[in-house]
Amino acid sequence: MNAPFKNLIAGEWVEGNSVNPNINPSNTKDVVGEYVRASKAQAEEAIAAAKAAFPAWSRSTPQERYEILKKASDEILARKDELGRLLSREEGKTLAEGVGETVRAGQIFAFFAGECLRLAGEKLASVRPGVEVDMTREPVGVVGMITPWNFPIAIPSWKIAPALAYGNTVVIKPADLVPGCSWAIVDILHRAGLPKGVLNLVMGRGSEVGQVILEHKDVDAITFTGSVPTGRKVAAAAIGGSRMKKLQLEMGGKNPLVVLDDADLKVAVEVAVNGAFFSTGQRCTASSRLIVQDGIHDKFVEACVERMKGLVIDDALKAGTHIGPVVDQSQLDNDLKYIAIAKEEGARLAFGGELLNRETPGFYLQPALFTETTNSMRISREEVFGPVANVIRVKSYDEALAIANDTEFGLSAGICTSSLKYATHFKRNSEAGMIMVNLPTAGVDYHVPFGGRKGSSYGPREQGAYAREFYTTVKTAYTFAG
Ligand code: UN1
Repeated sequence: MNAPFKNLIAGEWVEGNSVNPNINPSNTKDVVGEYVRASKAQAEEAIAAAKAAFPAWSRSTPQERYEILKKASDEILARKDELGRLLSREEGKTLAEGVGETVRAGQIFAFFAGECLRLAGEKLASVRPGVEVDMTREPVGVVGMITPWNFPIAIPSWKIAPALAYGNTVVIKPADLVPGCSWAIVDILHRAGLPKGVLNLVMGRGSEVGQVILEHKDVDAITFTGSVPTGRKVAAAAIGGSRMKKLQLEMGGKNPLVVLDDADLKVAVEVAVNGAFFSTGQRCTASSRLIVQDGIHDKFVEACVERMKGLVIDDALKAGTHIGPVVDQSQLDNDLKYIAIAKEEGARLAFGGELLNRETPGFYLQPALFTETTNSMRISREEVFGPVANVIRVKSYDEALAIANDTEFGLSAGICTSSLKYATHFKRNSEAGMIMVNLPTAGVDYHVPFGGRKGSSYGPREQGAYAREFYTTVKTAYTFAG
C-alpha cells in the first residue's frame, strides 16, 4: 500500500481528516511514514462496524479464529527483522529490542491461537435435586483499545489477540507517536482473513478519537495502557454517566529493586542497569528505585557507574547501540525536568544525565544515576518514564522491604540476594503484582499474567490464560433435567 497509511473501518482502508508524519527519534529528519488521523465521525463508524460484526464473529468457530491468529503469528515471525526495524525506527528502542518485541508479538498471537481451542467452561451439580449448573464464557462485545507508544507492537498484540480469540470485536486507537506497528498488525490480520468490521483501526489523538471510543454507548469494554493521569481520565470517561463499561487499566510504576549485601554483585549490576536503563528506561516495569544495603552500597554504585560508562547511546538502528534515544522532545523535557528536580532536592548525580550529540539530530540522553536519595524525594515518588534511577541506602532487609512497599504504585518489584529466606519473604510480602528474584523488574514472559496493584493497575490481569477474565463474561445456566 502507498503512503499515507490509512485507517481500517468496516474492512475498508479509508482516508482520515489529516496526516500525521511519524518521526524517527534517532533522526528527526527521517519521516518513517505518513499516517492518517481519523475524524470523530470515523471513530463512530468504526464502532458501528464493530457492533455489526459482533453477532457473527462471536459465533465463529474456534477453528476459524485459530487459523486467522495462527496465520498472523506466522507472518509476524517471518517478517520479524523488517517489523522490528520499523518499531525501532518509529519508537527508538534498539534493533535487538525491536526485533525481540516483534518476536514476542508473534508468540502472543500463537499463544492466543491455541487459547481459541482451549476455552473451557465448568459444570457442577446443583444444590437442588435434579438440577445441573453450567458455567460458560462468552465474549464481552465491542472492545475499545487505547495503546501507548513504548511497546508499539507487543501491547497492541496482547490486547488484540485475546480480544479476537475469545470472540470480541475491536476498535483500536494506537499512540499517535507510533502508529506504524499497529498499522502493520492490523494489515496482517486483515489479510489473514478477518471478516470486515471485526478489527477496526482509527489512528489519531486521544483527545479526539480516543474520547469517542471511551464515551460511546456501543463500546462494551475499554482496555488502556498508559500514564496514571490519563488512566484516571479514561476511567472517569468509561464509567461516568450511565456508561459503566468493563475496564482494564495498566498504568505507571515506581518499581523498587532491592539489592542486599549477600547479592552476587555482577548479577545485581546487570539486573539494575538492564531494568533501569534498557529500552531507554521507557517501561512501566523499569526499576527506578534501587534500594541498596549499606555493606554492598559503595561497590554496587561504583560498578553500576563503570557499567554505564560502557553503554553506547546512539541511533537505535546502528549495530552496537545499547540504548536508543528518548522517544520525543516532550518526554526528553520531562526527563530533564526530573534530573533538575533531583539535584535541587539534594541528590548526588553519580553519573550521566547529559544530552548527547550524535551524527543525526535525535533525543539522546546519557542515562542518569542518582545516589544519596531518600524515598520521600519526588524522584522516588513520581514516575519519570526515562533513563533515570536513584539509589536509596538502607541498613537492613526489613528497612528495604518497607521502603519498597512505600509507594502509591505496585506493578513490579525485584530483589537481588543469594538468600532463600529473604527471597521467599520478599515474594510473600512485596505489595506488587509481579516479583522478580535476581532478574530485572522489566521484561516479562508472554504466557503468564501481567499486571499490578495499588495505583499501577485496575481491573483483571492481561496476558496468558488470565486474559480471559477481561475479554469474556461468565454465564451461569441452570437446567432441570428431571
Ligand atoms: C515488559 O517489561 O516486558 O508499558 C513489559 C509498559 C508495560 C509493559 C512492560 N505495560 O511498559
